[in-house]
Amino acid sequence: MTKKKPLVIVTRRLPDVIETRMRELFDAELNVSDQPMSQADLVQAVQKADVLVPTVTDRIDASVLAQAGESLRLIANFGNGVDNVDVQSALARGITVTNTPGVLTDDTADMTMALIMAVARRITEGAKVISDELWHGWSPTWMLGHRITGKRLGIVGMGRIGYAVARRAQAFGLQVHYHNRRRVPAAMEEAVDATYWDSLDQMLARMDIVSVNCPHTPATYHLLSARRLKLLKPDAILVNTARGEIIDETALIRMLEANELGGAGLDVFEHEPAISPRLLKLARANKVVVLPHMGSATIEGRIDMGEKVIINIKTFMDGHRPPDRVLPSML
Ligand code: 8YV
Repeated sequence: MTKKKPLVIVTRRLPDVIETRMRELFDAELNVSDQPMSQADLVQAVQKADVLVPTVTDRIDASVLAQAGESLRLIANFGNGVDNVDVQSALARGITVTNTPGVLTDDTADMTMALIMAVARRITEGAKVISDELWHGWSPTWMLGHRITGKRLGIVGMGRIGYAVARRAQAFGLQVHYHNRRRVPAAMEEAVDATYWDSLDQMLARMDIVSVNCPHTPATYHLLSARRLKLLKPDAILVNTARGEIIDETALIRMLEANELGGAGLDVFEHEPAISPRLLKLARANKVVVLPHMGSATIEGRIDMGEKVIINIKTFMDGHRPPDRVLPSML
């Protein structure tokens, strides 16, 4: 007798190889249209699925989970951050939650460096001059940005991604500083010549560039509050490839509009996918570089993420602990 395959509902399109493998292994319901699911669609999905595979665009909140069917045992998130899932509610209902750590570290760190460079060296602004056919030739005093080498970079959150940023930053000749809940082992600090600050306030006030690399949890919501943003040096650059909610975006916009900050590079937004019209205006005025949440957007990374999702589901269904369980201590 063949064992019934678990019903796995995938909320968005995933790379072909991943979807194909999921169809081989599971009774996989795919979203061929790639239309983000409404809350009502999500409720329907959790009522019948054994496993749900959501992404950052799905809000799996307490109300959705309250309507989940008995069969829903696993939420295998396609993504590292799990702020789209009410993990506490899921765990309280006996639903296991997994994520995809480790495989998007380098890609996200690369994008962090790209944003630092884009802001400091005015890369997107320069590219636009060419595409708008506004370039009239080289000049010694035109399009001057700021040198990266020798500047101080403050990393907020020294997890996997923060550390990958530190390694890259060191190669760029930046002096690495960081703030983290826990100080990292001395050998890791030494490897990137990093200076630890237990006070975030103290670090922010001294940095030339600040990069946000911590997860979004209740404890990090508006960690960079209006008060903390005001501590930044007036010519500092702020980069965020983590989650928009970590920065008080309205306060940041106000400061950029008032020229109280050197610039900002944002890959994530507080009310994604909506972007504040004021932020768009600042982008058009080249006071901020904005990207559409592309940090982990490489085909290799997305396939690796999918592989992790499959391994988590397969291990769980085989009766073992999936490797990437999200535990309450991580929240
Ligand atoms: C993903 C991310 O694209 O994994 C994360 O936490 O922020 C992104 O890089 C997204 O979450 C996929 O669901």
